[in-house]
Amino acid sequence: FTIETITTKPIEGQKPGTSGLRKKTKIFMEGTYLANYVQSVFNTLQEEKVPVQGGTLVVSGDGRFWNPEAIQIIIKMAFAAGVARVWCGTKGLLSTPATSAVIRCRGGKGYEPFGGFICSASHNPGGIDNDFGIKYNCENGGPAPEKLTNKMVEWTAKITELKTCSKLPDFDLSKPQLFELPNGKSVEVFDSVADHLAILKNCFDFPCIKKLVAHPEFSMTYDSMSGVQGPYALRFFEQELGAPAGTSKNAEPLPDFGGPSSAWHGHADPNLTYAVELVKDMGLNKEGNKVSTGKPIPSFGAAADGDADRNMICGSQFFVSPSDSLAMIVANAHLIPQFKTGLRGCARSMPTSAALDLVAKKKGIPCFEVPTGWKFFGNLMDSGTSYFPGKETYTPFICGEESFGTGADHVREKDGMWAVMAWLQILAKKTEEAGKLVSVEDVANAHWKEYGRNYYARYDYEGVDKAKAEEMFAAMEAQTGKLVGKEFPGGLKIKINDMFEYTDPVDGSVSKKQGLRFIFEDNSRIVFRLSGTGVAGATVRLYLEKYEPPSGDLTQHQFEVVKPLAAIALELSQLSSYTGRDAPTVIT
Ligand code: VG1
Ligand code: CO
Repeated sequence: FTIETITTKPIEGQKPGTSGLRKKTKIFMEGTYLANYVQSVFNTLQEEKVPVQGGTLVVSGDGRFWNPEAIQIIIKMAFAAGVARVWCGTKGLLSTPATSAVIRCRGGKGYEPFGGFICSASHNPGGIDNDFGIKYNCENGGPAPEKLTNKMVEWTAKITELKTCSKLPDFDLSKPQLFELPNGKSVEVFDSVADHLAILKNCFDFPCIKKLVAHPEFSMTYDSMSGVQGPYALRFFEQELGAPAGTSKNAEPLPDFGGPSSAWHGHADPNLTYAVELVKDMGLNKEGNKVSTGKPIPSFGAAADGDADRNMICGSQFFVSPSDSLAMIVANAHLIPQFKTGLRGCARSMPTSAALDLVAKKKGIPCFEVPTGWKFFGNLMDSGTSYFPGKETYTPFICGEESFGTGADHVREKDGMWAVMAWLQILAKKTEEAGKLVSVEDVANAHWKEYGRNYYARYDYEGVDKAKAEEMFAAMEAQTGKLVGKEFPGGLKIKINDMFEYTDPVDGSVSKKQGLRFIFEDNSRIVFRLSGTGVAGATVRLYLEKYEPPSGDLTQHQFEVVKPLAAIALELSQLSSYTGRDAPTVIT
């Protein structure tokens, strides 16, 4: 087949945010918008001497609107760039963690992929009038680090030509099959679930979890929110673990994640506000309070977002905040076979609560604090560990974010399925040891009794005027340092007031302006950040945390406890007068 060269011009604003490039779908569909970005990625890789020529590339997505078209465009450009083999999940579906698993472990015949494209805007709604996105992941299976994405952005600003093979017909991705082209190139379509399942089988004791699932008093429900997790959920829970049919809800991936008619209005975003069906089934309301359902409540419930890297964990009428979930998994890591040789370390993003730090301290393992976004965990996990498990010493590591993302170094992405399996494993082991069913709430209560409780909430102000939000941040930034010693009602006194900056301990790269922090003398915290995943306007995130020691009241409502901090945060930021908002859009 022939390679065509097409003249193009740079398109403004093709800069990836916290997790890839996200824009309105219609922008991606316009002219050569997607092609310009993809070519800029290939140009960067070639410049960086990544073995694109004759290499293997993974291309798939979360099944959102325009995924099929985008995948065909990328395949044809990949061949023109010299790629020899393109690997796609069936129907072009691969969850974000499964893509990472495929990049890391599907090779083995000298065909290790050099990277992969994930067509996803994660939890952002999909559809022609909503959002689309694309992320590039490297050879280690993790998101491209900033030093690479910065080069990609430079290419988007100087690009003059695109290379593609538009004469090639579209490839049929509907079922596993191999297309061999005359010039030695190939497209392989494979089972989307198999590789991820194989990796997680190495991490967990499936027969032990199967016993929990079969326990007469145990029941579970899992909501894929019409995102890409459906096929994984069906295979893991109903086929492998023997949960009854119907355990996996909303398990058919839809291009608009259910759209406006779904209970979550197409926001496949697992939290108390959007995971409406799960929250109701678990006997809760969106404040996390208990409500009666008139139906039996499952003992365990969980949900995933559009690309299945996020997780929400609930017990019967009990919500586990993601920061707590991370700390509790690390505290109980010895019950998970993946960590039988011990845990090398752990990490959290800066806004995530310090519950993890308390566990790490007691366990005597290092705990890192990185900026928001999974790309920052990659270097930590790769240091001292092999890119390909099994080839060198395997040194376990757990990390997570307050935004419902948890994972470990079996892959290089947060992993919604892994987090749920980790909880099931902990419950299964504890149940086995106790000789009676141990609940999520039991695990949480025991944890707080030992470590104390980091009460936590995040307020999101969505769709705020961008210029106003930036003005508000600039004003706070100008004040940094000057407020140390300032006292507020309740005896709260500011200890640290700074702009978070991160120096990567592995490669020394510096990331500036990662969030404004107000840390009080009792270690309560207020953090402000601007979201880097939105596509229009600005989203202000306000993170609130208050620590209660084991001797204190551990049974309060998390959103109530942090309210006095919220009042201080509004005073410090003057948020209402800058943004005109007197209440957050979402509290999680
Ligand atoms: C948000 C979360 C962040 C997460 C990112 C990608 O970013 O806060 O913790 O890593 O989304 O998650 P931001 O910049 O909007 O705060 V996903 O599941 O959307 O890929
Ligand atoms: Co996601």
